[in-house]
Amino acid sequence: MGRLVVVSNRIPVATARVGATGGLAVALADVLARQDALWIGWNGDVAEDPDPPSSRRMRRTEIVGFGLTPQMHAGFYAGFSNAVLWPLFHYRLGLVEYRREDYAVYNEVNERFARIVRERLAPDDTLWVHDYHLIPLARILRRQGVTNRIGFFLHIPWPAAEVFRSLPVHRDLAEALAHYDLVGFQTASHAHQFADYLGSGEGPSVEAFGRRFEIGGFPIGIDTQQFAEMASKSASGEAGARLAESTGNRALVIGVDRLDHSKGLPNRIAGFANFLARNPDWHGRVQYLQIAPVSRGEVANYRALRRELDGMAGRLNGKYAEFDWTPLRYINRGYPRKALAAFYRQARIGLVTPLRDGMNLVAKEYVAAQQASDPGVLVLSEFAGAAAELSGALKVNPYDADAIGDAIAQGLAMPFEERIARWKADYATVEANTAGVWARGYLATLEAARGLIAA
Ligand code: ADQ
Repeated sequence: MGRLVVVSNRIPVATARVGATGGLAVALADVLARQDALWIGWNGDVAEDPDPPSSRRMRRTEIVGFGLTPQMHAGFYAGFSNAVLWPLFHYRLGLVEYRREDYAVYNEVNERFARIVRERLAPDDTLWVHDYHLIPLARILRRQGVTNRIGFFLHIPWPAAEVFRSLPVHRDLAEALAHYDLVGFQTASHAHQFADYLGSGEGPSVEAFGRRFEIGGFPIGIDTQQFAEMASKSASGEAGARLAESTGNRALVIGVDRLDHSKGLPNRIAGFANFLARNPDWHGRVQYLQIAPVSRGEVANYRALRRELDGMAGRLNGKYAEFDWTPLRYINRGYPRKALAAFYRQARIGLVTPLRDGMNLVAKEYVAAQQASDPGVLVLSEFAGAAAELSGALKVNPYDADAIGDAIAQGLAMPFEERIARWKADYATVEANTAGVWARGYLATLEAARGLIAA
């Protein structure tokens, strides 16, 4: 059997830095434990004379990392990936800053990834390419004669066809995707939207740009049992105990997100303010903890978002705080997963209200962390991929501050039996569809995909 070759923008970090790129490594842990693998990606280094590829081992996986020049970083990472594809695929067209030169650099950096992959590729290896930074990779490899099976998985949403068409290079990018054997999305609905753009029927097998390939929805999960155990064990750990002590008998509401435009943080704070304005009886009895570590701090409009949130948090507390009560604790740093698990478990409400999200694993972690005998309530945006699976959550439109306010009030007042029934349904889903199930399911489908070039 050949190796699994994973290609992603970032390789896993050697030291477990909090809240950074650990996500994919956790999701792939199960398949990486079962076979020999190679993982190729950027190591985070940016320099005029960047690190050449170098390799280290993580159990059965060889990890090859390399650096980027400041020009590459600006055009490929900060530019086309995060100032065009990210906002566009999350329906934030006003934040898109398209420059033709950035798209050229995006393709050049993909060529560099392709060179590093090819130098190490064996004929029976299976390639699994992750996320929007690397859409052109298969096309480059195919042009160089690579015939290996190549799969792609998009971690962020695929937008409605008309939104995607607003990208000047939409056709070229869609054509690039046709060079994969399998293009996987987080939900069936994202796959439908891609098929709708292609005008190629519903899939799983589609024909476009003279090629035949497969598409499908593969909802990513977490290691549910491990997360549940971690939550239970760390509940009485130092961080959990300190949070419990400082919260007292106030009902805890929690939000945990990277500080990102897609997460709907201003709308969420507005929703909480709305709840306070309409529920004076809860003043002094509720505590909202929002953990939002800064991400992509080098991008100008992320700095603007941070300023906006600083202002909102300050105004909310200025308006409602008492000498012995601060309604919102707003924190710009990350915490170890263990601490987060303990925090989720204490929270009566998990607030997960992104404006758009591919999946949103915080929603699943919140469900996994609950105590079976006294679970909290998940308030979930209808525009997170997770909404398709988590039928027990209270669904909200994140653009509607009244709806967020209502859902917080409803969650806090929810009768015990209803809380149990809703949580049980969601826990069963999260327990059945773990990260391991996701990765194995995707790879089995890739294995079966024919990937024949249409005549
Ligand atoms: P993200 O946008 O990063 O991921 P999410 O799915 O919520 O969003 O995953 C974040 C992960 O980082 C979670 O495991 C969470 O616990 C952790 N994390 C978040 N804030 C943290 C903090 N303050 N401290 C420590 N850890 C923190 C992208 C897509 C999602 C998709 C995932 C996986 O945007 O839609 O679900 O990839 O495919």
